[in-house]
Amino acid sequence: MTSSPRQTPGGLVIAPQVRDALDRGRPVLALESTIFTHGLPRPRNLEVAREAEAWLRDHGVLPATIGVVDGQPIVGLSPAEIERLSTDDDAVKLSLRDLPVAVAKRLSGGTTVAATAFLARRAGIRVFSTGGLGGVHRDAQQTFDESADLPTLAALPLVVVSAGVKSILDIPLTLERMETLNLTVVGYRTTDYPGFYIADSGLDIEYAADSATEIADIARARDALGISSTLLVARPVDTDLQLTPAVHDEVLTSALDAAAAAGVSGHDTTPFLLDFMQRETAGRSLDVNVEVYRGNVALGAEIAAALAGVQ
Ligand code: PSU
Ligand code: MN
Repeated sequence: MTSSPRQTPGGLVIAPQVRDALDRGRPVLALESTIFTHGLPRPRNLEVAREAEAWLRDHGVLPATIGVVDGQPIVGLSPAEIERLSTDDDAVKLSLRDLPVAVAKRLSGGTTVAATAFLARRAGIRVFSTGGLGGVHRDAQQTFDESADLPTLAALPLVVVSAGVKSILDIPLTLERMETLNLTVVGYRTTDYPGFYIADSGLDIEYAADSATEIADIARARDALGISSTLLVARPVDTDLQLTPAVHDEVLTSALDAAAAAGVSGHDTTPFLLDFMQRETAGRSLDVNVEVYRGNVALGAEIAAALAGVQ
């Protein structure tokens, strides 16, 4: 493959509309691709990716979905590229450390929160919405399995909207690590830290923000202070849309047992547990996952607009 005319000297492609919107100070929201390469089953994955983009365009915010196609990191995947990645059996899960190999070997794949955040910042994007963040796995004291999402976000001045971390992880340890890494955590209209499928993980955080405007104020204060870590915005799913907490706890226990029995480890752990939960709840966890994502995209859009001074 010859290098594309759109390619920047830094080795990433920034789609012209994204470049143009950023140059003009228009709101842009970064979106990850691991959610549709490894997080959601087909064909729902492609539907969700398309729906998020369409919703954002309708609401005056430019989506910049980020991924790697044939070794080319792209900020602002085209509809055809999104379709290709979401139907590609060979798409790999690419965290930050995998990007050099993916480029050199011309691989295609979905970028995790860590890799997406890195590429978004390289392009000058300030806000990124995802479903759930990676964090500290339950047996991390033994395995050292802590997602690269945390240290990577600690070094990037972004605003990242998520529904917290899934309870497949060790949430108390994850919150401790966020504190150590100087990651500011603010709940959207709550100080109950959300547990992705459930609105309240049972853990409390210190601060709530009541509006996108207030979140934008916190981000501007962070920037003015010269602090370069991410502002994590935790938005809980509506309680009437959440997974029933009792069902959640039961399925989670079986998912963790199944992962241990199958000897799953490393970067396969998160996709394995999510897939297990989806099958065991007959798709109910998938519906919640989609609702969570929609809500996070909408809030990210509002924050991107507030930071751009729109509305
Ligand atoms: N958490 C979810 N769904 C996901 C992921 C995390 O609820 O799809 C994906 C994200 O892309 C995240 C990555 O960045 O998994 C974390 O994987 P690991 O724990 O291997 O770093
Ligand atoms: Mn991991």
